[in-house]
Amino acid sequence: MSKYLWAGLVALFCAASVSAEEVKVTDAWARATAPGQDSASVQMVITSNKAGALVAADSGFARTVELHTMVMDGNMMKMRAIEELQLPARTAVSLGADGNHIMLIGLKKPLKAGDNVALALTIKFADGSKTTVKTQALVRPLETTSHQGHEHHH
Ligand SMILES: [Cu+2]
Repeated sequence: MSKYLWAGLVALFCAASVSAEEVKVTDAWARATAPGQDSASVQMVITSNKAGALVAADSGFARTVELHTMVMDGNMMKMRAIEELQLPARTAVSLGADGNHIMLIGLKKPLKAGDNVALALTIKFADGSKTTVKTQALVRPLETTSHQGHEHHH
């Protein structure tokens, strides 16, 4: 086989592996903010093909973005920042349903229904490599309340 053909095959293989979706983010959303509210939680479903962890998030909409979980403190539910959120391979991890969420702190402007909040998620895989996944969280109207809203004390 000629050198050129080999090079072509290698290029083809690499292109295919790069375009494969390693991490899929779906159903990203946040609730519109109430007057004076300067932080907001974002919910989404993340599915990673490889075992890894969500280690950071960033957004132009907020000064700081943290990963949060809900913990019981006595009989009070409180939020606590976590270093990372485990993403087992090929498992849909739902942020929001179990108390884990992404927290926008120090909003630069209020979130209005219909806005799209751009987010960049940093995923670190078990082999040490990292990737950044860009997604957009749709802002839903404040009135569509679920029963799991929580108070924020920062
Ligand atoms: Cu929070």
